[in-house]
Amino acid sequence: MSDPKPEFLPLDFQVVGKSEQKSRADEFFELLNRRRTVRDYSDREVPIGLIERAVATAGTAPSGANMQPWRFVVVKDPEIKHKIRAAAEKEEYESYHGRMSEKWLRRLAVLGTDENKPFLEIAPYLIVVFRITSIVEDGETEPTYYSQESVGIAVGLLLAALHNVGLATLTHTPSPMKFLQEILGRPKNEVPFVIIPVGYPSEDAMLPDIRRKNLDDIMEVV
Ligand code: IYR
Repeated sequence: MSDPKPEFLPLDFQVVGKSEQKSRADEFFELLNRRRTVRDYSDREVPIGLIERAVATAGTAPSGANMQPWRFVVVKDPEIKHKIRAAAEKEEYESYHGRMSEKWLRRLAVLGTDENKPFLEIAPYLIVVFRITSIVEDGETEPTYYSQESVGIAVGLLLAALHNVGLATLTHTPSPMKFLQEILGRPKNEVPFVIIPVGYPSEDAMLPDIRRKNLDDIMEVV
């Protein structure tokens, strides 16, 4: 079979003036700098349209060979959320009581996390992100390329999109996460990547007192 020929279209590039570049840079930083990982949720409803738009935004991420190796399963059914919570808490119990190293547990101590995950039932939506590891085309299996990086970027855009509309999120990774494949009936080539509870914080939501690194500590110009 011959290779497909490249076909090109002109780029529709929006030029941003200098002073607007500066103000947009500041505004975007300030917006995203207000994002915090939230673990205390209210059950206040969220319009599904906002979730759809955010997932569509995540789907604009670049991906290896443009294979878009992601699947976003949006869970709102209380029974499914209950199953996910029960399975996650079972794994988390094992993790907190023997599977995680002392060093790891010390790192988590400041976050105040433990095996209890009520947010998995309270948050109105859980977005379960799967990474597609391979596809079948013309009866042949082919891996996806750079799928970890691609899905990681898509999740970053998803968190930003949800934050932009005033919704709180948590990147939750119970380990191992295989139970998600079973509960949500996903095929073997879809590997769980992260669970993202989405909703509004509870009235009394609390946050760990942790800080972001300074620019000097994360960036070097050479
Ligand atoms: N998955 C566990 C533990 C945990 C691990 C990391 I790395 C965190 O940044 C936070 C928690 C949990 O969700 O509690």
